[in-house]
Amino acid sequence: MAAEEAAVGLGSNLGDREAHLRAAVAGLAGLGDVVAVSSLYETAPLGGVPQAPYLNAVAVVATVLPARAFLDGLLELERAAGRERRERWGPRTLDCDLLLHGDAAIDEPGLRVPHPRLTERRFVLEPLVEVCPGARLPDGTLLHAFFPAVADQQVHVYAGPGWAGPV
Ligand code: A4P
Ligand code: MG
Repeated sequence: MAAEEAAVGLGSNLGDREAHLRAAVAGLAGLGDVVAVSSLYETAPLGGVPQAPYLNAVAVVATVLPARAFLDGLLELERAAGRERRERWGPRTLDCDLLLHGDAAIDEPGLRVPHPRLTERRFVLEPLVEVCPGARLPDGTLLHAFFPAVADQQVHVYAGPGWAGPV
């Protein structure tokens, strides 16, 4: 089976944020070949209750796993980070979102790809376009096209590429 490139959004705003994200990148190696990791961004929380700033990054994994099995692997990484689900969009040790899986478009119970809020969030778009400048939605729209709409959201580079070790 041919490998697809899966883009994974990583976020943390509880505990040792950077350590949670490093552990997540290490764990992604169990789901395929990690081919790129973006810079680490510090970002203002979007939605939900008032909460601390996030660290966010995007990793690209070449994987033979279908989207459902890949997402199960991500949820396992969240559990390993001690994530408790208390409220939607609440603070979390680790959030792993499947942003893109090749050019798949999937809308099933418990699995939506592309991630439904991908295009509304600078904390996802900025690191994703950093590592995949030509990234597109399955309908062909360049993700770059969504930048103007999210320009007012606050993000800044917290650590450059290499923060998670060599890929
Ligand atoms: N699910 C279905 N499709 C997917 C997918 N493509 N990727 C299901 C990930 N999960 C997917 O997610 C709920 C369920 O969605 C999962 O069990 C999975 O089966 P969740 O992680 O339990 O819930 P959540 O994360 O609290 O809600 P949601 O809607 O996923 O939140 P988001 O969209 O992940 O946003 N602000 C900043 N600055 N940075 C952040 O990282 N993150 C959030 C959470 C809010 N604000 C933020 C950040
Ligand atoms: Mg999530």
